[in-house]
Amino acid sequence: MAEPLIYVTRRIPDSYLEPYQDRFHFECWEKEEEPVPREVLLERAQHADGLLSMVSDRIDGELLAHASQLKVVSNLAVGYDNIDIIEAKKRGITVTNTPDVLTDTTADLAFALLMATARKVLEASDFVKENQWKNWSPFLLAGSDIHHKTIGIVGMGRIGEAIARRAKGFDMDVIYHNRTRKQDVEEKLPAEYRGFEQLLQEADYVVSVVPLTEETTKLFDERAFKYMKETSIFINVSRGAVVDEAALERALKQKEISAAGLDVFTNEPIDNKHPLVALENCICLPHIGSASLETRGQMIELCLENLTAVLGGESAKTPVTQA
Ligand code: 8YV
Repeated sequence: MAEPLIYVTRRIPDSYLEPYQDRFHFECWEKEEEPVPREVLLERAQHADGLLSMVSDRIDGELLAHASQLKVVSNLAVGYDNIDIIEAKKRGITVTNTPDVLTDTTADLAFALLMATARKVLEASDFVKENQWKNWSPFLLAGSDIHHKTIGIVGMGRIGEAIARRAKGFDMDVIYHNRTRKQDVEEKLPAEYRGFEQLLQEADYVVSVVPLTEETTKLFDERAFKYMKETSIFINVSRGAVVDEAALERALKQKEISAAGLDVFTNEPIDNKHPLVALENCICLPHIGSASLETRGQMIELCLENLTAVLGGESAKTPVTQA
C-alpha cells in the first residue's frame, strides 16, 4: 500500500521531514516568496491524507468538500480561525493546533513590542543610523516608563498569563478582561478582572491576545480607542481582524492614543503602502509572534506528531475540540 500523502503548504527543512520519510510521502509548496495559490491548495487537498497548514491558508467548506481522502489538518499555529472547524468535524476530519510550545515566545514578543514602543527604541536607532545625534538634551527621545504602570491584558489564556508573569517582573499592576473570570490566575499572579471598557480606561498599556471569533471581530473599534488614555499604547499579537484598522489609524493620527505595536493585520501580508506602516507612532511586524528557531522547530515537530498519531489510527496529541 502507498504511504499516506501529506501536503505541506510551505517549505520545511528536510531535517524535520526525514525521520518520517518511511511512513509518509511529503509534497511541499517550495516557493518562499509567494503563498500557495488557492487552486493548487484545492487540487492537492483532493489527493492528500493529511495537510500541514499555516494560518494564512483558508481551510474552508469548499476545500473540505473536495478533500475526500483527508483525515487530518495539522495547523502550524495555536490559532485556527483559518479553518472551518464545524465543517471538518462533520466530515470526520481531525484538526490539530500547536498550543503551549509557543506561549513564552509569543509573550516575549508582546513585551518586545511594548518596550520598543514605550521607549522609542526603533526611532532612537534610526536617529543614530541617520546621523542625527549631534547633541544631547534632557528630553531627547524620552519615552514612557513600563515599570509601576498598569498593563491591561485582553484575553487571559495561556499567552495572556505568560505576558502577565513578565509584567510582574517589571513591577507592573495587571488587570485583565476575559470571557470568563479566572479565579486561579487572579490569586496566583495576582491580577484583577475588569469589564472591557473599564480596562481600556484604566490601563496604561493595552495588549490584545484574544482569539479571533465572531464576537471579537473589530472588538477594538473607534469607541474602544476613545476609551483609552491619550498616553496609552496598544499592542496586538493575536489577530489583525480583532482591530478596526481604520479606527486605529485615526486614533494614532489624532493622538487619541500614544502609539501601537502590531504583529498582525487584517489582510496579511501587508506592504509598505498600508496606512499604519506610514505612521511614526506605529511599529508593524510581519506576524513573528512565535518566530524563534527553537519554538518554530517545536511547532513543526508537534504538527508531525499529530499527523503521525491520526494517520496511525490514534488520538491526536493536541486536537482542536471546539470552534
Ligand atoms: C504562527 C500564530 O506561528 O500560533 C498562532 O496562532 O499566529 C503564530 O504563532 C504563525 O501564524 C504561523 O503559522
